[in-house]
Amino acid sequence: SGFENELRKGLEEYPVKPGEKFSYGTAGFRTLGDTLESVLFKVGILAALRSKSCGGKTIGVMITASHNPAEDNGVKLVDPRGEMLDTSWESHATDFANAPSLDAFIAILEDFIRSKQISLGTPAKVVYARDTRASGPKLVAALRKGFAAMGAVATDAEVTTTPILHYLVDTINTTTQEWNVNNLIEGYYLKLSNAFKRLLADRGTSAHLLIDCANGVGALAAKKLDDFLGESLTLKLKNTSVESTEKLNKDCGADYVKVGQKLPPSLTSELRPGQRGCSLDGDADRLIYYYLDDSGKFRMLDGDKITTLVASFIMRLVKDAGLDDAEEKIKVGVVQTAYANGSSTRYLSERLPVTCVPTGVKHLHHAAAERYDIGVYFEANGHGTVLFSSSAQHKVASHKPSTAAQATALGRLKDVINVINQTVGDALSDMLLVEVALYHMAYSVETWDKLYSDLPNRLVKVKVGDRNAFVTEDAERRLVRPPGLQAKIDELVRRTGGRSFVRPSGTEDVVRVYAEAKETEAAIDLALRVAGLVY
Ligand code: NG1
Ligand code: ZN
Repeated sequence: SGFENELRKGLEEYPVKPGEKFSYGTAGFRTLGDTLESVLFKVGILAALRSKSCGGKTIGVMITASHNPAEDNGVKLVDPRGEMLDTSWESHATDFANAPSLDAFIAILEDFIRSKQISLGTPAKVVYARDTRASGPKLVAALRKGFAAMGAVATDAEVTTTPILHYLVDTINTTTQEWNVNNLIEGYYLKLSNAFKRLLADRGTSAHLLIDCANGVGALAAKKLDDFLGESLTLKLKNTSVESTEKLNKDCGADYVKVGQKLPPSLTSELRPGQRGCSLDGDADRLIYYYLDDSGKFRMLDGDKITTLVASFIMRLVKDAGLDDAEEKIKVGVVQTAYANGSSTRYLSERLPVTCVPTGVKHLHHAAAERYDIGVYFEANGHGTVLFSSSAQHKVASHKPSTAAQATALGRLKDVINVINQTVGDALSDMLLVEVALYHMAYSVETWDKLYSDLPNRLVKVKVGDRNAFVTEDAERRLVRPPGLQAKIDELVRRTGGRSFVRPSGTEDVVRVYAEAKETEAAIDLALRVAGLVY
């Protein structure tokens, strides 16, 4: 048939090379960009099938490798509400990608369509985007051939951030209006910037914020946002060399800062003591803040510090709006992973409910949505957002304030909802939220930093023969396999004090070891000793 012909052509053009093995992990497919064309062709087909199986709703495809090196690339699917792809499809994505021949692929495809009861007559709609990587355009070309083979209607959002692509998917599926993608993207900037301006309307002086854009797509989006923000906040953009694609994430960006716990060298002459700055990652879904203290020492404010600030601010607004009394009580809670600094968990637990879940945004997102009316979640690495349940949004919209102060707080809460990108972590939206929270809590960056002091910590990675030999329990805080290893870790922790855990990475072929302790030396020592056990 015509379809089979398209498939044959596609698979001939984009063959799986001998020895190649792909896997749809926490971050979708991610590896060297030049090896991904065959995967992209099949992802085009899979995205179209996902759309059909969701009754013709629009599915998103994002081509990015986030904070990873410039030569890497990756691809992930976005479900109709702007969420990550349903977990039950992940292994099928892997099977598709690894199908070696036309016959094998057709067999997998037919089996899949039958088992998922996908009706091929349903139209398919997709929207896709890529970051600034050099391998992006040819991966887009392969993706489009997959769409074409399935007859999917595809909208090109061009070069944009991961969170904007998630926002687009959600908006396209909920709007009842005629739309074109440029108007929708403009709608995103308007939603964020208008709410931000209202929230800061009574701030007299205009503030400046230094932003390290990781030489990635965040530079383009931040530039655009700056135009929309006008006088309300002036963004001083650094590391904006998107044309020099090899500079992406090189010695800069949120991951560089978080892992190295240091300022990118390119910012040393830019950041003045007391001034705050922040770093985005390569696709602008992670955010890390920092400043230099009085003695010029670098101080980092990571995802845990952002959680603390944002949760405190939102709790205050809920209380001030009169939404924490018995009848209308809105429950605010926090979701973290084992990588959250122990001090943050302690600080937060004394003030509101805290849940720990396994690594990976989908776990945090689901727990935040399921457990709380307002769920604040951030990974320590700076990826996160705030979710408002529909009942919480309804209460905020319909609550009748009984005082002027309540009315003010309620208005602010409504604007805060608009500043936030609820589909996924969004560095630019989170940055506006941090700026708003600092202003309304009347915190300087130092006051924010001093809410609690981070325990010194170390994260190291260990190459092992088979990372699948490492199996965890208790939200990845303990190992059940290899047998006996956890007991040895417990023994080390008991002797040195602190906390340590070991888990296989979901995105790299390594095992990660995390350790924290009261002193830096002890944290490093513990991390290295535990790594020694793993190796
Ligand atoms: P893995 O490789 O599974 O540790 C890393 C990050 C996660 C998450 C994913 C997706 C750490 C320790 N791990 O996962 O938090 O962001 O990448 O990008 O930062
Ligand atoms: Zn990212």
